[in-house]
Amino acid sequence: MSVEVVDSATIVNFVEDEEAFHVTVRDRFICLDTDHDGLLSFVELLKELQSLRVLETHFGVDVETDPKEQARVYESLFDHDSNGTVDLEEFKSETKRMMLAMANGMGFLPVQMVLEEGSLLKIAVERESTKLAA
Ligand SMILES: [Ca+2]
Ligand SMILES: [Ca+2]
Repeated sequence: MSVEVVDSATIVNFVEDEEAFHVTVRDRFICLDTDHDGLLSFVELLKELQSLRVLETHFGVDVETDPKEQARVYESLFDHDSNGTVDLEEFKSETKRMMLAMANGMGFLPVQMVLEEGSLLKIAVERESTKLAA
């Protein structure tokens, strides 16, 4: 965990770089898919939802975390075709939508966030600072 300053441009640049975004999301997917069946079950996705919750709490929106509520979030957000699992395409498109929504919510002011190592936002921030250094 580390505290980073994130602004909406960092997130938007990251999401809009199709190739980099795809590779990063795919790596994240593979990392979450602990039984390697190419799909994310609710239990596997829980880790990602919990890391997102860190952010939501940071925005002052405390989200109920009982497993039923999380299962509902999982189903309604990620599982677009309602077949009970999340594939890479579903994961990627929903991750993109959530990150853009987050960027939207920030407006123009940078926000301090607690980011987990390996989380998508952390990678976005690292990428942006590498670009600035170059
Ligand atoms: Ca799996
Ligand atoms: Ca599905």
